[in-house]
Amino acid sequence: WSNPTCAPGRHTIVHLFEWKRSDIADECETFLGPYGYCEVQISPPNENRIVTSPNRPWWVRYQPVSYKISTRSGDENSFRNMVERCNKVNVRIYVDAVVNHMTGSGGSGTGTGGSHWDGGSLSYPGVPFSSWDFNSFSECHSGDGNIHNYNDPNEVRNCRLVSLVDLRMSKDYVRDKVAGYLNHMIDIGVAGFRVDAAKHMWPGDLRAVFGRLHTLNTKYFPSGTQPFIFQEVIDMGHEAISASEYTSFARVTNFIYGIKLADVFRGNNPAKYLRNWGEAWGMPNTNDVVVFIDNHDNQRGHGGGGGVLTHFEHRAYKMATEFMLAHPYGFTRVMSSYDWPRNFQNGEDKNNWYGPPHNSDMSIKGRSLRSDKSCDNGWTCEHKWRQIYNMVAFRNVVMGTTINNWWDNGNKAIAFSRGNKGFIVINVDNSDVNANLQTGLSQGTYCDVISGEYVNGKCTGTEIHVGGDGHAHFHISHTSEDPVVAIHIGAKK
Ligand code: ARE
Ligand code: CA
Repeated sequence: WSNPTCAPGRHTIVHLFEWKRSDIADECETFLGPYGYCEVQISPPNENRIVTSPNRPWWVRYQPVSYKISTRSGDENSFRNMVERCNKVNVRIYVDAVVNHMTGSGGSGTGTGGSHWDGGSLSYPGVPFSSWDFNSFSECHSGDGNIHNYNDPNEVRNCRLVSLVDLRMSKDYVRDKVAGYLNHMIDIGVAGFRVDAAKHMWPGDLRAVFGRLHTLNTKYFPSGTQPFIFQEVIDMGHEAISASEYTSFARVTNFIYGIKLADVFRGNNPAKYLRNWGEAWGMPNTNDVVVFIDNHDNQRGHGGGGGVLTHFEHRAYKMATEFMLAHPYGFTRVMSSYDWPRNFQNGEDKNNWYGPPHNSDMSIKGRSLRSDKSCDNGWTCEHKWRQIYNMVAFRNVVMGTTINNWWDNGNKAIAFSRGNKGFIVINVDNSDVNANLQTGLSQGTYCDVISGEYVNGKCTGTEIHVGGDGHAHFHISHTSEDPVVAIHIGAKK
């Protein structure tokens, strides 16, 4: 479950947060396929609670009502259509699986798929789950049933995360229902899962569920291929539960990564220290992690968030993402967001609940397109920023090589090659980089894929001339919006 299930030559996930199924299918065909993305992480596809105050917040998708595929993003038909169309162009679908809990404990109602639910009596007939399928005071000893103490592993796993009713995953019946839901999607053709709130489930229970999973659909995958699984475990190093409890059977999300890189690319920690970026910075093994600059929680102050770079801080954000994609550590995920009107009061964004751009009937708005590939209608589409998608391609080209020809200016400017296939220079410093550097590349003219790209044998941006000795000259102004140059053998004239 730790091996990504990409088509050959593809190595990066994009999280199309809150996108409609039909838009995702179009995006696979027109952009993600041609530009080399491996797969899409989609928002939870199963039926969820409806909340109208505040009006349809994004976070209701993390309150399951049943395992029917039916949400504001689309129904089961549109889901099947998306999976088929994306797989056909070699783009995989990873599902955000919310299986630790169902809805919040208060209230009752009808979900997005028409199923009834009652959080008070613990009745979810759409699955069906009833009260004995949930942890109760016999497992949870926190008093009020909620999690308060993250230093007590029992409380974190058997009590309610922000009052979400907690499934009794020690039961075979619950394990079977959860595995049945995941297998339904595997059989349709999905290739993997992000497991939400994995820290709140016992590793043994998760292993028991994963052990029930089918291998992937042979219409698209070699027979015997296991789904790729990465578990959301927030481990900043100071709680009782450690990510290492989960890495022996699947991957984990690495939350330290984005915090540390925010420090570097805001200029607070000299970039020269990135020389040994990776495990030496106290992070798990490269093959055990999914890495990212921000996610849908911490970009808006949820999930212990705050401090990370986001698209709102675009200059530093692009640099951090470029570095992430150039560096071999971890399996990379690019965030793709929508805009919302932030409203900070006493350091807290009062609008961080805002759902995706929507029409007056509250259906999700499609992403319209501008001529330069970027999106409109409130969709940010970081994954279509040239500086980002060109580095996704860079990563595909240099995969399998190591870091060589490290250079730094003793402070905040760095450069390194990936074997003899690619080279990047990043200037976070307060002065220009004006240097002749060993690129490790063969002689020739390369297109800088940050300022432009390689189209029909020509560079639309800066050209870099590598001499017979592998050296090239780089001038990068410290005031540039993009103080980075990246070249690789896939964009050589
Ligand atoms: C909403 C309301 C709550 C209400 C609840 C039930 O905001 O006030 O009580 O509904 O009615 C998302 C939102 C939540 C939202 C929830 C359900 O972020 O605000 O609650 O959906 O609608 C911990 C977990 C981690 C989790 C984060 C948010 O460990 O797993 O909290 N992240 C995932 C998702 C979220 C999602 C959920 C889980 C729930 O990515 O999007 O919640 O499915 C320290 C700890 C962390 C802890 C963090 C924050 O850093 O180390 O473990 O993260 O604090 O508490
Ligand atoms: Ca739990």
